[in-house]
Amino acid sequence: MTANDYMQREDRYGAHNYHPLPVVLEKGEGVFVWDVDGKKYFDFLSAYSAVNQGHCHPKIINAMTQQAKTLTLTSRAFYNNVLGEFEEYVTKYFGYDKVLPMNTGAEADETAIKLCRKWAYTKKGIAENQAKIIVCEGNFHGRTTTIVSFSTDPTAKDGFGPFTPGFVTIPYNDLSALEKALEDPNVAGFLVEPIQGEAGVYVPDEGYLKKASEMCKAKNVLFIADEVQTGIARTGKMLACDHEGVHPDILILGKAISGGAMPVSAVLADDDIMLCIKPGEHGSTFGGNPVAAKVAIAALEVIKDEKLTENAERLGKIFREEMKKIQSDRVEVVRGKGLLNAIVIKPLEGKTAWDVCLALRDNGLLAKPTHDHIIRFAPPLVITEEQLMEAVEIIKKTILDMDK
Ligand code: IF1
Repeated sequence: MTANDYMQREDRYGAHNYHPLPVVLEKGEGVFVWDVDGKKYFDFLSAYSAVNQGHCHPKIINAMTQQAKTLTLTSRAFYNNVLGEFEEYVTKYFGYDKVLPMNTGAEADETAIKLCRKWAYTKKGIAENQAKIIVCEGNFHGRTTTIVSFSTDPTAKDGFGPFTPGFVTIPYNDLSALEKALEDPNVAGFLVEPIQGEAGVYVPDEGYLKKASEMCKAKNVLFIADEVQTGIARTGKMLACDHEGVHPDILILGKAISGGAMPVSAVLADDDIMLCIKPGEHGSTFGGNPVAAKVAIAALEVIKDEKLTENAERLGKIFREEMKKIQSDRVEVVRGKGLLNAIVIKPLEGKTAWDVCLALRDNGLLAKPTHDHIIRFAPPLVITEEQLMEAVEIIKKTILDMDK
């Protein structure tokens, strides 16, 4: 089969809910992926920051295969010998009393929303069904109906109504708007991405997260951090909140908590919040399954063993410096933190960010635009300085060749 055959088969039998870059991958290892014709690429998307530990990390794959040969799923109807090991490991790893394990990031966000509401009614004393959660313009927290109910992106939201009430939208990175919204006594939580990934890697002002969390505390409102994309060392700290010493009341993790091996997500909180959900009130068939538990332990161990947080911090600085050196009118803005970065591409001579990504592909590097003009660059955190500089040269050459 040719690459076209693969793409046409997907087009014929698969839903058209994505518009992928035309490349057909069949192998991944570390920072590299190979297509069906054997061509090698730098992966600069990392499956949207799920593959922080690099593709097919041996330690993670070994943990997965060993457990998969032993016991894959018990459901939570029974105990098993692995879930508690993960629960103890991950709660001590991030400093919380308890974890509620789920599968996808969206499920973890939904869990956090339900937990916040339960806490509102049972602990804060907000009247039943009156709890509100503050969210930000430009948010991305997943694709379920409740989550898109508070999306400000028409593409993600339009045509999926009726929507779930109980959300108040404010501008991102705007403390006065947050202060005003917090005046409402029915507000129970503030759900926020420490850096807005999908919106285009928007890094808020220094101190925003710290001040926001303090304002929430003063109003007995839960600070809920969605670190599904920014967490697990991606931004140069274990959590993006760590850049400001913020300890969220509810922490949402996904993606790289499994190193991209399988869907794993988790919600962490202390007992006074987490125990508001009683037996039988929430759950999922695969949530916290034994394979996920072992995979997540291995994936989190890799982050520490290989010092990927420090690597992301150091190489991210180098990457942004190099991107800022590109002498091209096409490169409007370079921004990011750690190895979560983006460049804003000015459309010139009819060439857009999509065309840049096609040319990058031809030159051996994979990335994808978000919101038309923004290219996100997020390689696996295992990338070496030498590999990073090779990738930088590809990006520079690609953009400068387009200017010729
Ligand atoms: C797609 C975006 C990124 C997330 C944050 C929760 C979730 C995500 C901060 C939900 C998921 C993914 C979803 C994927 C593409 C990708 C994405 F462009 F959609 F927004 F990364 F920026 N919180 N993001 O970023 O986690 O349910 O997907 O496991 O839907 O196309 P999920």
